[in-house]
Amino acid sequence: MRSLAALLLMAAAPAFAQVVIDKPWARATAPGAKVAAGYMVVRNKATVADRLTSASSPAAARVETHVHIHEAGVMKMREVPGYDIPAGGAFELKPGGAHLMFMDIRRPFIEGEKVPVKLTFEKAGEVNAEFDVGRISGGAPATHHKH
Ligand SMILES: [Cu+2]
Repeated sequence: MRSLAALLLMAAAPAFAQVVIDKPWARATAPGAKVAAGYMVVRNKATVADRLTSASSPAAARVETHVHIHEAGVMKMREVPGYDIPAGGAFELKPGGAHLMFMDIRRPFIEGEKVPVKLTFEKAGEVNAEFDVGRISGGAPATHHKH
């Protein structure tokens, strides 16, 4: 018997992409680094708000959604349950702000390589993106990888 849940999932899948991932990139890592950061612009073409609820990648044990916060003059990062993407709008992940955090990466991220990421949205469902690995520095605070 086909499961009802599977049928419901199929019925809920959008006929075409409502969410577009713009300029996905990840920072190259130093030798021995356990984490890496990823950035992108999420554009929501739908007339209803959406939410990025989770991400995963074969390149890391898990991928977390993080934000940067200022606490007593120090920039720190925190895991958040996801990001809200406004209807007809965009949400930007960028150095010093929200970012995907690749945890326990399986090997270093090397500039010029690509890292596949599966993003899961509340309404748009699963969206795949290839993150270009960029430079190791520039734009992000030096304290970035200190958890
Ligand atoms: Cu982080």
